[in-house]
Amino acid sequence: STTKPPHIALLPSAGMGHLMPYFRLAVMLAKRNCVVTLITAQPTVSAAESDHISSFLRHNPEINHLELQLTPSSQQTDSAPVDPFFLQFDLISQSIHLLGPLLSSSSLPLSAMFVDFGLLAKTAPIAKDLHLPIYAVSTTSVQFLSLMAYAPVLASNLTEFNTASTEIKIPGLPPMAMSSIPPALLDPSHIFTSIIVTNSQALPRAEGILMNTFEWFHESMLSALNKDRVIASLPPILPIGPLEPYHIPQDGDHFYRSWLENQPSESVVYISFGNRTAMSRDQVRELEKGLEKARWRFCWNLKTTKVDKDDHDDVEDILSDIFLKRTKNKGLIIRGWADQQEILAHPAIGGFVSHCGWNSIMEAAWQGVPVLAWPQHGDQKLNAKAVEEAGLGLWERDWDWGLDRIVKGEEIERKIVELMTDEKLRERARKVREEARKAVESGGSSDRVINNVINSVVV
Ligand code: BUP
Repeated sequence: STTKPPHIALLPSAGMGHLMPYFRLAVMLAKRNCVVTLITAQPTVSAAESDHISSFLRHNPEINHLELQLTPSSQQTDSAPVDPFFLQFDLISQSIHLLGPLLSSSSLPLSAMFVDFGLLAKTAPIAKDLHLPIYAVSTTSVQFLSLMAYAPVLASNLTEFNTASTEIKIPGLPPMAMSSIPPALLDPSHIFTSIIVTNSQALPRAEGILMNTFEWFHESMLSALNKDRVIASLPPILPIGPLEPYHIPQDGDHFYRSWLENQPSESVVYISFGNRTAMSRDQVRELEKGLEKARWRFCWNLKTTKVDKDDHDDVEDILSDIFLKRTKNKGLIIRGWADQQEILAHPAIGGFVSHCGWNSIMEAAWQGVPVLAWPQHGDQKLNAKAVEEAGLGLWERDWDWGLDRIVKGEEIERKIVELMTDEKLRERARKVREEARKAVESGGSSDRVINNVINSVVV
């Protein structure tokens, strides 16, 4: 054939949760003969982001790279401190005028742009000028996406929602408990809300919304949104996941690998709240109690700050001596970055206590690891709901947003035991894994969706 391979520009936004899926997407597109240009904003917020970008590019030389240089923020945050990852969204938006010239500097003409949902409003006009189709990439669950799509309506009716409602009803979708809505979304002046509202309003400008999920996992929601079109302004939702973990070459021997090798099959619970949950010391204390009492082996990816560069404490500064002594032979504490996809793939792992970042959930689905959902903020409660609905895990709704209430050691113990011993759940998680793999294999639902997208951008 004489058709040229499509050239796709990928533009992620801030945070590992927003970057990881782009690495996977880039590899997936390159495998399907697309030319891929990854655009990253410099400087990044976290060390994890800059480390991963350089290592990814080093090991995937076929992926082109362009850097969007950010100008330092003039915004001073003298009132409440703003989440540095949200600020980065803003910074990228402010520097977006550099994107057009940057893209024109690329030697090969582009066929399409795939941009993070949070950057859609600013990039849609650029795509239009360049006569390129634009796709939004959403890094969350379909549940949360639908809430974001509805946010403009929500924002204009806030008083009504604030006062009496216990749930939000998006016509045609199951009601969402008010307690699952991130509190920031009820504050129209919050940066989180303005990012969401602005970009939701731009969604009709996208050809579609690429999502790291699969038809089977979200069947009824997808059918309501795509077939019944219950939110009329939404372009098609395109489930193309689970985005397959790409091979991360290992430099040297990681201590957690050899530790896992020595644990019996399905005997270890993996605990991670992602890269940017600063769990309170009181909650850490209770988690220690719960882990010790539950008596299962554990591998705890311990983070105590929002940005990894600020995490200077040693394990001994955070965890108690007694806990460390008593669990020495049963538990492994990880500080710093660990390759989570590799850990979840290990046969020793039998359960995953997770904050429900969406990438983590799709990784658990890919490996068939049962999840104990412990959402901390943002989209995570609605993600937890999706986990529960798909049967991939348990969710204790009483464990409210991280800082509002300290969850007691006994409660944690009980749930961990349930997670590790519920055979029905384990069976169901295996089924999820099977369906996840079916979706991406040749002719599977996600495979067909991505092929259609690629074919449609070939001119
Ligand atoms: Br922490 C950590 N290793 O040590 P989510 C995370 N990850 O591979 P959210 C590691 O980062 P944030 C680590 O596997 C996932 O792909 C993890 O994305 C990987 O979380 C990604 O799960 C994190 O969507 O981001 O809340 O979006 O971790 O920054 O809180």
